Amino acid sequence: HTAAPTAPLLDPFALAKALSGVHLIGGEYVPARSGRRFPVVNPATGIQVAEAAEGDAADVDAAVQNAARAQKDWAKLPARKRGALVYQCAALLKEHQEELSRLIALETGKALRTESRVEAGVVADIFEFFGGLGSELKGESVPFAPNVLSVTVREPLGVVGAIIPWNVPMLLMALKVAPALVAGNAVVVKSAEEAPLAVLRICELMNRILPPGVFNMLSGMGPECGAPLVEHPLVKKLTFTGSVETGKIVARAAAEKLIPVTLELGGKSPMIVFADCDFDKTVSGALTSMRFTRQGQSCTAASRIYVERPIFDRFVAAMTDAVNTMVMGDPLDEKTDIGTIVSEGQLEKVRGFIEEGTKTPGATAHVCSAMPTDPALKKGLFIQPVIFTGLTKDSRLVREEIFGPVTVIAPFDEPEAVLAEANDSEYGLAASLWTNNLKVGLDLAHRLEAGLVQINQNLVVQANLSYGGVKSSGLGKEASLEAMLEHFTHKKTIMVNMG
Ligand code: TXE
Repeated sequence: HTAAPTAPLLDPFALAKALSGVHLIGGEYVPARSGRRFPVVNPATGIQVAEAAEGDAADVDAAVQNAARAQKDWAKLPARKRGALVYQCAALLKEHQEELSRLIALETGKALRTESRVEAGVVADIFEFFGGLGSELKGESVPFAPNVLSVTVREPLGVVGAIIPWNVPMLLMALKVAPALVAGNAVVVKSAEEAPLAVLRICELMNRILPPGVFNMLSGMGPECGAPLVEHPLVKKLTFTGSVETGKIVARAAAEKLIPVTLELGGKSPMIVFADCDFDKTVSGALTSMRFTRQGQSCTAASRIYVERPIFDRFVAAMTDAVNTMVMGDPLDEKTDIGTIVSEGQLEKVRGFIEEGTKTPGATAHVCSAMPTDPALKKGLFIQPVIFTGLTKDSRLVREEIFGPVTVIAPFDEPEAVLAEANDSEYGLAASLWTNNLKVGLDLAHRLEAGLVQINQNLVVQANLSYGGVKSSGLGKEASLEAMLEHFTHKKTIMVNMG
């Protein structure tokens, strides 16, 4: 249908147009069966850059039927061969890294230099890592009785339905798709309505290497396109990243069909800073972890920072100064540190929180970074980062996920008290501790309720390390060999009586 270019296309506007109006089903670019499309808007200017196919139940059914057919042959390939093909995808993704970086910057507003290039690099790493794991899909032999041979084998689940969000869509898709494919499943992905293009381009690249149908991409709205996918009877496994509310809908659909589900649902990650930390490194860790460069739209963002009282004022001043040096502007400009919020809806949500915090008695809002002055960006979804102090633990800003450039800093005096406060949250995705006293650090690391605790660092997701939250932050793990085995295969036991 559409002629997406074979060579990398570094002009993201031209690439966006070339990718307009189609799903990828059974290896073919096809428009929505209804003919409907929805606009894709550049959040830095408010100008439409493309249209995406608006999928519904008919498109979902076509994609799932194709996937179910393709999966049968795919599962028959030796696992190492499947891995080798996924590994080849990594090489092609690397060749197209700059192109993908620009496209994701255009559609999501994430700054090219600080954010979008990082994401495109990690995506290739994830394909490379899982591509190497084909031979790890092995079982075991279990002693049972002298004349009985008992072995376990790993089998794929069938068609996997994957629903992804817009904040790091390429990376979150890779974490689902690469292990699912190596394990012998076929996949149907529903992209986020805010960011359908870069992930579609990735599929187009994968489609040059993988057999048609093992990988399918649909764009569309949650209730009209996502819901029929999770409910489809031929979908045998669900994997989702997004809000808690939608995660529960997905989990209910899984319960109804009695199929497994993996959920990654965001967080309210505490960062605990002790007075004996390496001060400059910690401030820089807070900036990285809060991801102001992505306007705070990160599920692991350090959105609650607790600082030991003797260095509290100095820390707040250093953070505010550091954010103030960051340049907000056109995401595609190499000088830009901070881009835009992804959509009007998210902007309104974040503004609501900031307004509430500003009106709270006793609270102080430290507003940072100048807004861009370029008239071309006047309709852009920019917002100034805000650091709040003086909020109490009952504030909605301390309890709820804002998913914007807003962090709350509070002082603490005692490790036990700060531990209790850090754990007093419905979420449990990530946490970090900053101290040179590893005895205290390790003790608290064991007692923090989170899927990931880091001491003196804040890194992004690593393909080979298990990632996922506890409490309302999710169910199950992504990344790592274990995630591939546990979440994308089932273990079959075979017993042979030789007596
Ligand atoms: O999420 P949704 P939204 C959090 C963050 C953000 C809030 C809302 O706090 O402000 O969620 O974001 C699809 N059946 N996170 O509205 O609705 C939808 O089309 C099936 C944290 O974007 O959960 C999209 O593809 N699918 C998070 C995906 O679900 C449905 C990342 C996510 O959208 C559906 C994103 C339905 N009924 C937001 N309704 C993180 N964990 O990193 C929607 N969808």
